[in-house]
This record gives sequence, structure tokens and C-alpha cells, in this order.
Amino acid sequence: MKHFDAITTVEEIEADAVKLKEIARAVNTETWEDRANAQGARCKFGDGGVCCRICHMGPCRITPKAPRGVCGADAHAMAARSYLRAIAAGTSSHSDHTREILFILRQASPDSPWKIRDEQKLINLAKEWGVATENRDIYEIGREVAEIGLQQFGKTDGHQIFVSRAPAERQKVWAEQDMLPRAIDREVVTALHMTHMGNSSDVEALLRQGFRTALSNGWGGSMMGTEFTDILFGTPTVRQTEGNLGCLEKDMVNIVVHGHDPAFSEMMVMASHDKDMLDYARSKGAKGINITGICCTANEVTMRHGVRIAGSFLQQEDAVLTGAVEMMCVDVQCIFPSLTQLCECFHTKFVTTSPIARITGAIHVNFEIATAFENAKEVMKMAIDNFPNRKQDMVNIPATKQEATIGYPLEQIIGHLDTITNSHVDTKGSYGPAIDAIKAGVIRGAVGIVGCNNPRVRPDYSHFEIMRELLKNDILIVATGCAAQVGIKTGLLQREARQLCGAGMRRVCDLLNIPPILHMGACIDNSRILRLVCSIAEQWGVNTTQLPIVGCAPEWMSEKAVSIANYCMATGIDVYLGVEPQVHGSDVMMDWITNKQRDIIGAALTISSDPHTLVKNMIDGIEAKRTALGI
Ligand code: NFS
Repeated sequence: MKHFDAITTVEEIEADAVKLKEIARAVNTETWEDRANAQGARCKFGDGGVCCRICHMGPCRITPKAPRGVCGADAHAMAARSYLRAIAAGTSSHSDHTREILFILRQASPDSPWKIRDEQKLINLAKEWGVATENRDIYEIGREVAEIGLQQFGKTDGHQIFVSRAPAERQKVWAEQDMLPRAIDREVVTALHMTHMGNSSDVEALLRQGFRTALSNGWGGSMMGTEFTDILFGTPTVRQTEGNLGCLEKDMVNIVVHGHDPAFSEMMVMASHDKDMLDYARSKGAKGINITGICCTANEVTMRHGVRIAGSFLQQEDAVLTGAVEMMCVDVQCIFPSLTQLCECFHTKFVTTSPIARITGAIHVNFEIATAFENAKEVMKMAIDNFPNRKQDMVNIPATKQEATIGYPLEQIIGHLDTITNSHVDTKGSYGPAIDAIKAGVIRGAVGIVGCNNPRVRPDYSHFEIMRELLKNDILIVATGCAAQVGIKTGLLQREARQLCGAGMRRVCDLLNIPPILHMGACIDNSRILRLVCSIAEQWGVNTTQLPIVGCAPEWMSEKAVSIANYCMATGIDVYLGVEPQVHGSDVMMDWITNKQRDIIGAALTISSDPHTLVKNMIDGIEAKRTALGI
């Protein structure tokens, strides 16, 4: 094994960013740092969740002199309402994205670009959902299963079909607490209704709806998103990729795909392999077409095609600042509207593709299911035509990039565990060896590190510090979203990074031939983590709340993250946050989310913006669970 001296430090990543900001200044434009500075000190009412803009009698703010809004809502009602609204918005984003995937599956056919790539997964799901599979055309099965999936959004009775996948103990808790997630759309609507002026002001009631809404995401929208994306585009497999801005190529047409929709990016990747497109690119003087990704769209295509990652959330502007991007092509979520103005300073074309994310000043090409491949080629041609417009004296591609081994859905993890032979019991197809390793203390526990970057904390730094500290302490990491991309950029997702681990983790990585951080996908794939944790609990014979396994979002910023945190906790997994949710203006809310909710669901939040404190809290939490288990 090559010696691992290949880490990219956060300081090195920052040095590249500083140079790119100088270019922004030179072309007389701004970036997120400038805007964050211009915002000045954060509004203390908004930060504490005690500004209410729900009705138009206000806005109302809570002060010592005015402890209630016009309607009488107090700080606790205001903070809890806005928290629930964040959960609802996050749930709707993940779930609506899945709805699109289901519409595509309904239209999939062997002679369209939409094919069923993982037939076995579809058949397994059909059987799970009671759909006949014998002697039937796979596409017909797909349509029927897609219909059942679509019903999960609007069913009038019953609850999310995937709830039956949860451990019996969790199902019991949810049933007893009236938390079984009903139709996804209904949970979102109920959340909005409850928070409309003149409805709920009770913190506990609002939080309970928060858990149920979040569960309709984790065990509904997101879980279906993962399943159906695998069915349509293939279950990811282990592969090599690279990450950071150094993946942009100076002599190729650079197209950055950014957002979350795996269907759109799949078409772009397909179009980039099209011979006519490649010939056309060469005819314009380019050596080829280089697709790279940002945010979760990047995670989707890297896991299935090895497409390289240009950067994470807060690097979207940096990519344009390199002057080497012919096109920034976006679908939905986490897209800065600032890209319009920024792209105008360069030759970069900024293209939106979804009616959900329309941005003023962008070129809009609607990706329709029926014409998506043609749409992709149309957009790609536009990017190729733009290649000769690149101003060579404006090109500054940082050299920094790292290699990574990625693509660890459950199937791959099990596959690796199966390579270990146990002379006593047959553990094939189970997490047995992982459970044994945790019980023996070879691995102390596991952490799912997820979420975004956020200018409120030093970008990448918290992720990096926490990851390294956990590995040193023999704690296995699974990662998704932009958090996983920080691991890629710094080099921690290489197999060689096992040299940074404690002796136990190193042995496990050696034995399984895995990197110490397993890349499990996009944020929607946090549903894979849910299933991993629940299966481990079931096979171990304990409850999820007892496992030395926790979730962590060191640098989160989006409403989706609030939904994710809440479905994790409702599944019995403690969550550690590096950014505080905007509720501290209510001591009642703070007490509920960090403490009291444990009585209902068995898990709660721990919050610290200092990564070293947070990681210490996490390790203490894991060790406390071990002690309670007697291991
Ligand atoms: Ni998750 Fe993905 Fe990144 Fe945050 Fe945005 S890309 S869905 S929300 S910023 S991790």
C-alpha cells in the first residue's frame, strides 16, 4: 500500500478559495463571503426563532417588553412553529424529487432512454409490496409498483408502506405515540395547517407533528427515492473517482451538473458519451466533454458512473470563478441564484432545467420526461458551442484534487462483510461480522456524517476535524451529501486513509479492503443509513436507541437537514449538530429538542459549534451506550 501522506488540508482548500475570490474582486463581482459579511450580525429575533411572519398582523417579535405577538403567541409557539415548517419544507423537497422519479418509472420502456437497470431490486420490491411478478414483463411490474409508490403521497387511509421495514419496537413506538407517518402530502399539509395563524401553539404537539412529518420523509419519500433511483439507474457499486476543483479540465468542455435530481444528470452523462456530441466537441477544438458535479447530483452520478466531483455546496461559485466552465447546468435545490450574475462575468452559460427551480436571468430548458435525452443533447450542444468563447487569460483551475473510493450502498457493505469467514456461525448476508467487531470493541461504534457546508462555521473544517478524530478513536464513518464530499476532497475516502485510524479500525479496513469512511450517496440516501442501523439493531437483538451508532451534521444549513435529523431521532438515533437550529429564543423548545423528546422517541439533539467539543460529546455518547449494553 502506498504511504498515506496525501491528505489535502482544509488550509490548502481555503488557499485555492482565496485565490478564486481575488478573481471575483478583479471582475468586480461578489461571492457568498461578501454577502455573508454584508448581512452583518444575524438578526437576533430570527436567530432565536422568535420573529413570527406567519400572519399579516405582524411581523411580531418577542422582547422582554413584548413577550407575546398580537395574537398572543409566545416565544415557544413561534420557535416551534417555524421548526415544524422547516421540517415540512425539507420533507417536501426530498419527497417531491422522488415523485418525479416515480413518474419516470411509469414511463420507462426498453426503447426509451428510461430503462429499468436493476431488475432484481424491482422484483424484490414488487414481492415486498404484493405485486405479482411471475411471467410478467418487467416494465409492467415497474408501472404497477410505481403506482403504489405514487399512492404513498396521497393515500386517504393507512400509513407509509415502508414502515413495515422498521424494527417492531420502532413500529410500536410510532403507533403508541400516534406518529405513524400517513400520506406524505398529508403530513406536509397538516404541518402547514397546524402552523397557520390561530392553530397550534403547544410545543409538544408541534414537535410530534414534526416527527411524523419527518418520518414520512425518511421512511417514505427518501426511502422510495433511494429504491426507485437504484431500480431505474442501477444500484451503486464500488468505484474510483476524484474530487475538488482540480477535476475541471483546461482543454475539455466543462459542464458542471448541480442540484439533486438523478434523472436529469443521468441524461447529461448519457449525452456526454454520445459519439455525435464528442465529435462535435472535437470539431470546436476541445479534447472531449468533462462532466463534473456539485452537491447531491454529483453524489448520484459519481456513485453510478464515477463522474468526478467539482466541489461541495459552498464551491458552486468557485467553479464558475475558475473561468473554465462552459456551462453550469442545474436541476433542483441548493442552487445559489447568485450564479446568474456570476456567470455573466465569465463566458459561462447558466441553465436551469426544472420548473421547480426557475432563476431570474438563467437560460431555461425544461427537461421533460418524454424528451429528456434530446433536452440533454440540446443543452450540451449549447455548452460545446460556448467552448471557443472561453477567455484563456481568465482561466485559473486550481490543481487540487483527491482520489476516492466510493459507492457503498447496503448491498456493497454486505458483500464486503461476506468476504469474512467465520468458523463458528454462518454470517453470510448479514451484518454479523460488523456487530461482532463492535461488541469486541475493535470498532467502538459508528457515526453517519451528513449534511451541508454553512458559512456560519468554517467551511469543511468541522467535517474534517470530526472525521479525523472519530477515525483515530476507532469509530467507523458512513457519509452522504456534501459531508461525504469533504471527505473526498481531503483524501479521507481513500483506502490508504486507514493509516489515520486507530488500530482496531485499521484492522477492519484491512480485512474488508474498504476506506474508513463509506460513501453511501446523496442526502436522500440517508434512508440507506436508516436501514443499515435498523438491520444492525434487529440482527443484534437490541433497540436502535441502544446502539453505539449516532448521526452528525457538523455544517448543516438546509431545511432538508432539519427533516433528516428528526427522522433519524424518531428512528431512535441520537443526532449531533454543529449548527444550532433557530429556536434558542424559546427555552422550552431548547429543552424539548435536546432532552425532553427522549421520553417520547428515545433520542435527542446535542449541539455545539465547536467541532472538538461536538466530537467529544459524540464519543462520550457512544461509550455510554456501550457501557449500558455491557460491552
Ligand atoms: Ni443535502 Fe444535497 Fe449539500 Fe446540504 Fe444541499 S447538496 S440534499 S442539503 S448542501 S448536503
